[in-house]
Amino acid sequence: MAATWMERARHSMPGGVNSPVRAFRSVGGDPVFVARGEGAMIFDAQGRRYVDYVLSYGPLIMGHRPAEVLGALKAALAKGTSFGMPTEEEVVLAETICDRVPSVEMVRLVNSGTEATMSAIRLARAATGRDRILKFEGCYHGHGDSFLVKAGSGALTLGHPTSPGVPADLAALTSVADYNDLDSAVRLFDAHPGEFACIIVEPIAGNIGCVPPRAGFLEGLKELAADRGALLIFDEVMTGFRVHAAGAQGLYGIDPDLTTMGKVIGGGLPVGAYGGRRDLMEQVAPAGPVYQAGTLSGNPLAVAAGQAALDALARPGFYEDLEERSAAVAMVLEGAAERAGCPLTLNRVGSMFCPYFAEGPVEDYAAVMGADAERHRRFFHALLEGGVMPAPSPFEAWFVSSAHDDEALEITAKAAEAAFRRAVAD
Ligand code: KE4
Repeated sequence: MAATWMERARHSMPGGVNSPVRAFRSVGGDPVFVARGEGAMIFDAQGRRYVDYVLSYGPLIMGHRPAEVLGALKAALAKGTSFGMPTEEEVVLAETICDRVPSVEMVRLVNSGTEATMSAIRLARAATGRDRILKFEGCYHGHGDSFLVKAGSGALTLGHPTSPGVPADLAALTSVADYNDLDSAVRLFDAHPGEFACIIVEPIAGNIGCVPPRAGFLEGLKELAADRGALLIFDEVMTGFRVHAAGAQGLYGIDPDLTTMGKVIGGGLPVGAYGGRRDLMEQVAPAGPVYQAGTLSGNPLAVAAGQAALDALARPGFYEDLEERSAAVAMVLEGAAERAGCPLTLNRVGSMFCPYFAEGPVEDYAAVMGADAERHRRFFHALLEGGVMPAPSPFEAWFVSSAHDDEALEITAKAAEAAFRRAVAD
């Protein structure tokens, strides 16, 4: 019998995927092979339709194939795909990012969030002359060696929050504090006086689902970093242009020294970026000695898609409309859980959210880990049967787009009624 696509995939790619969290390992079963997307919907290879709350793990804030992005890509394609030389368009995208995010005075475009975060800590280490970094358990900053220490997202899903292959000497330079526990960060600074180059933090912990910062947490980190001569890096790869026109830093009114971005700024194509204070960014090659480079950084297709996305987000009312759609989805899920008698804590910030099978509150890593994974698993598969595609892990955020219309909401509401009943049928 002919091998299935999953068998062929597993034969030629590790785990059959090009990124682990897609493999459905925490929910069981084989991943859905997607044939195409349209608006809020994706269609699998058998033609089944699902309301998509993965949205490529965040980039597709306008849903699949928005006209603005398609039009920009077609125009860019007519001129070429990559030049390896400056283009006017990448300057405009850089200027747009700097205009929208006040703390970002200068920016470097790269090809992924991982490249952005790896480069940002290299810059922090060079600028401070220090080697140690502070991250938070459950936060995920891409797969750079220094970050794969008690990481979230797929690393957590697969039970390898600290990855093999990371040299012990390097991992030893990564200190890990508890998210939303400022004292745990202070204690580490006290234990390692003068050693910290930076604090890198997700201003909203989106890789253990969706855990917003407690009041004072981010402010406290900014003060701690400044007092101890370290830099504060906001990893806004997920939250950038997602939760506010100026990202989480715009929502919470806190300016970090450096910011990393990705996902939304690529409009569905590979773009990452890091930027911040001019005196820091001027140290990046070729302006300064801190080396970082990339063959396809700022390539015309990704820049065109990203620019089109950011231009669309600037339209008056975009975020207000997205907030309404997101609130409606949350209300539908919470109502269905209540009717099923299923304890649920749904954390939401704008158009990113996560339903936890827990009484709540869910404000830190321990509470996230205490949620009922078995109920999540049953809930996930029941939603899939109902034509809804949530993130295939209890540690991934769900995303809403401007394309999530009343039809998507109705399908979600119907599927959720059955899914929460299935979840509690222990
Ligand atoms: P990428 O290298 O995957 O573009 O970005 C890494 C990254 C950095 N920082 C944050 C806050 C992130 O959320 C990410 C990537 N997010 C995961 C999903 N939570 C990507 C999905 C995947 O790994 O396939």
